[in-house]
Amino acid sequence: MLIDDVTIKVRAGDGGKGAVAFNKNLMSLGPAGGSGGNGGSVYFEGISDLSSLGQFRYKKEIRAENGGDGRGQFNDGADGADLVLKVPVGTVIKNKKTGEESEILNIGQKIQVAKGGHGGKGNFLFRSPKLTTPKRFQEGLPGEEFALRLELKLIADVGLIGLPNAGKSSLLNELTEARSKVANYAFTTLEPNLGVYYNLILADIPGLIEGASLGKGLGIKFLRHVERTKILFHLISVESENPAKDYKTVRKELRVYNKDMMKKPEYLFLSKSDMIPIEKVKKKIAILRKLNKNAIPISIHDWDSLEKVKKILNVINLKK
Ligand SMILES: Nc1nc2c(ncn2[C@@H]2O[C@H](COP(=O)(O)OP(=O)(O)OP(=O)(O)O)[C@@H](O)[C@H]2O)c(=O)[nH]1
Ligand SMILES: [Mg+2]
Repeated sequence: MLIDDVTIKVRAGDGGKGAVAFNKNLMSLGPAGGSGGNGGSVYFEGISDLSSLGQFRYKKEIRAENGGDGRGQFNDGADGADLVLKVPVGTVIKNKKTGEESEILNIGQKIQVAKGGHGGKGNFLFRSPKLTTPKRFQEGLPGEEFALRLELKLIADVGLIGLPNAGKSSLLNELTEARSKVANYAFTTLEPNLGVYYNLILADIPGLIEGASLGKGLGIKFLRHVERTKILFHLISVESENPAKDYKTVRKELRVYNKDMMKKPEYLFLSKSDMIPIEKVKKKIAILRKLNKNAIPISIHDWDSLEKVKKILNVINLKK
């Protein structure tokens, strides 16, 4: 199961306490209490492994190390180690306390999400000409603690959308090395699959149906994975009795999810074109061209049609 939406609690380490101590060396009496170490901070770092939010499936409370307490003879406490958690590129981090949002966009990018507390000063730092035997010290400050919602928004270039059984996964598998499950029933794909075509990432998502935005079928939460793609490949099967209606159904679900989805360039494919006679394909294409003038028939069994799809991808690839 791909974990793509999880809420966790992070807590940075507390600062250590400052010490009150006096020099044991008779030649140089005076305060000698060391300061507490700083608490470790919590960071996220971007990596390419999309499944890495899975680490939070069961472990939802994350803590960085506390700073050590100061000790006598000018010994400062050790700083707590920072905690660096690896999360997939495309993770949006929402701080539930402050409302602040940040996101991991690149591999290796590091974001601090909770800062460790400062260590407290020991009595050595409170000495002054007037006060040569200070008993003062500071407690360390607590580390920051937040609830964070981590949402994975895949950064794919091309999103494959359409009703269930339209052939989305089959097309992904044909164009890339992906091995997305294919079967002759609705909702074969339960979670997004990615494939790589040269420099492009293609995302295949579960099928959408009328009312998906109301939670029907697998709902529309998967659309967040194509929310940021630049381009949509919309597949409609030639088996459809009413391709225009199917087209509008999917477009409506997109609009309800996010109006901006309507602005993305869309390529419309009449899929599985090998399944019906060519005259019927032509009729259906004529209907679809009224909705999208670039609509073309494709089939995974028709090499020429796949070449056309690759040409489209090559142009997108060059512009990237
Ligand atoms: N004849 C023919 N069959 C195809 C073609 N593309 C896909 N199919 C078949 O259509 C069925 C559905 O294909 P999928 O790729 O699983 O469809 P999907 O859109 O990913 O379906 P969901 O994941 O359920 O949304 C499978 O039985 C495929 O073998 C095609 O070009 N020609
Ligand atoms: Mg599928």
